[in-house]
Amino acid sequence: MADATAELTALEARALEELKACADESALRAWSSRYLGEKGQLKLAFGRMKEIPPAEKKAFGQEFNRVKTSLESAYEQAVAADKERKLLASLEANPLDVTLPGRPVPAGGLHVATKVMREIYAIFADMGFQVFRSREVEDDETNFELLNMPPHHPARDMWDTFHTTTPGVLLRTHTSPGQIHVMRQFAPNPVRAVLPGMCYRHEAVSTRSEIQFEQVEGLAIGPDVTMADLKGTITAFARRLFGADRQVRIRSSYFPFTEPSIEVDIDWPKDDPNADRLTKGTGWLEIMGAGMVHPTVLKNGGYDPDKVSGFAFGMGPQRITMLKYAIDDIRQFWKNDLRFLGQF
Ligand code: FA5
Repeated sequence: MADATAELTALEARALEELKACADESALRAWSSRYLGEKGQLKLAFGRMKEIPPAEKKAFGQEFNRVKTSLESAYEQAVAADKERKLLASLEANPLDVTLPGRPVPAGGLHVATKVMREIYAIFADMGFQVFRSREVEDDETNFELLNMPPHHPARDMWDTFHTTTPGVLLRTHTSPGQIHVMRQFAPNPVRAVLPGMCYRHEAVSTRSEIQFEQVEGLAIGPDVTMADLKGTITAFARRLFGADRQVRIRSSYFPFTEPSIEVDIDWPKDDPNADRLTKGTGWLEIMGAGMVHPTVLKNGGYDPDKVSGFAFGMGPQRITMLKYAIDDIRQFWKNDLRFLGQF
């Protein structure tokens, strides 16, 4: 029996000697199958277990395990050393300049519309307005009726509407129906909120008008809110966004849900060659409609018009962005042309 154990030890010495002579990967693989493989010498040696008397089986088994572990770990080390050798050789053959700058990864960025929206929120947040999200799919009642426009009211002609196949359900034409949602949530308490979001109109698309565009509605309700508060808020907003020297023009107007109603224009840079086309020769571009909330709308929202008053406005951030960056075509916003988007 001592023979069988001694043979194992001799096998180990022979195998390690041969391993040292393996110069490349294929020699290493051949060595592995010769010694460690299914039909390798180690397996063969193990086959002799049955010849060994029971009292010596344990010592043989222990020696077998030791030799097996020793050969396996020597093989792993030899493979790792071979890899290292190859890597060094390849680095020497093709030197790598680790000081070269890396390839630039194109960085994404926020859409210019998102950036301007965030600027608008920040300005109104400073004035105590909270952001209130409201739905884009509305019912006729909230988009029109509760805003003082019963069916067949001629003012509905101002908002050419996309209707869904469900009667009375439509894509909102403006953010004003959100006023009703805000009021019903906060009445009878005072509230100051801005309501951003997409609006949809069946319009002729042009350089200034899209069928899908954003609006930011504003609403402030409380005791003694006046037209002076509205004018002050709008002027403070315009000066923060466009700079102290930009001109703000306020004209009287008409909306069924405000009384009195106004429209607000901003002057377009006179040295811009597109000024005439965009402002239809006037030098002014309209950015919002506004007014004092109509008593009927206050009532529909759950307020008592004898106790509180309020102002509301609705602006188009795309038009505002056009003014801020002298963009000459509103269709650029949703085209996803990187040459346009990359400029902001
Ligand atoms: C309204 O939508 C009213 N709801 C605004 C309002 C709110 C008045 C609260 C009173 C009180 P108007 O249709 O004028 O009003 O649209 C408001 C702004 O949205 C416009 O000044 C313009 O900046 C923008 N806008 C309107 N139509 C388009 C369009 N097709 N494409 C891009 N922007 C538009």
